[in-house]
Amino acid sequence: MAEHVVLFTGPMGAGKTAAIASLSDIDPVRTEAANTDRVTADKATTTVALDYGEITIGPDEKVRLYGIPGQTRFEFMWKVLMRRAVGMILLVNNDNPDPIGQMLYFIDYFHELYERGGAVVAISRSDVGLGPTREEYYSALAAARPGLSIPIFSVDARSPEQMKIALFSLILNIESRAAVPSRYEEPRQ
Ligand SMILES: Nc1nc2c(ncn2[C@@H]2O[C@H](COP(=O)(O)OP(=O)(O)OP(=O)(O)O)[C@@H](O)[C@H]2O)c(=O)[nH]1
Ligand SMILES: [Mg+2]
Repeated sequence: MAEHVVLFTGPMGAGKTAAIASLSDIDPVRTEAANTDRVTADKATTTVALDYGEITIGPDEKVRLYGIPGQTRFEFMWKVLMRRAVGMILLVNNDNPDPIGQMLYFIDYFHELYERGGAVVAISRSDVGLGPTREEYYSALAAARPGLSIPIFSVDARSPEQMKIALFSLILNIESRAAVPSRYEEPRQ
């Protein structure tokens, strides 16, 4: 069975734990603890180590879904989780005070995942806070990091259907990059 490892990144409260729970075929592994930072994200718990889930797509393809803890004090875990992954779903909550800054920060931090397989951005919580439009995210990305090819979706992280569209688009990108060599090689005589 073919396997891919995908990492869910993004700031605290963006919906990484929710997204993995909505996608996973198995009961996800969560490492939630009481949230003492209700200013950044007004919710009862926060991830302190990782999230883990699995989804089987097609007849013979498994995707392992890992999520980072959003709080920067757990950054050491980001590096650990980055090692095995081949692509990233970057969740950005649209009610964040600086959602575009956060998007660029995580794209830069996890750049090697983009290089290895690809990345997609999933904008969540647009129903909660009035943030930038999808077009504004695209323009900001093109202006700040020209040349990057990263699709941007609007999602509700609690919706399996919406999260599947973002995940499948990432998987297709990972597979097409793996199938087609990144540099043109002269055909052997
Ligand atoms: N209203 C609304 N709620 C959402 C949406 N997407 C996610 N949520 C909720 O927003 C909250 C996000 O929390 P988590 O899933 O814990 O976020 P996280 O990214 O794992 O956060 P940390 O682990 O603290 O970094 C959850 O209560 C979700 O159910 C959305 O599009 N709209
Ligand atoms: Mg979490």
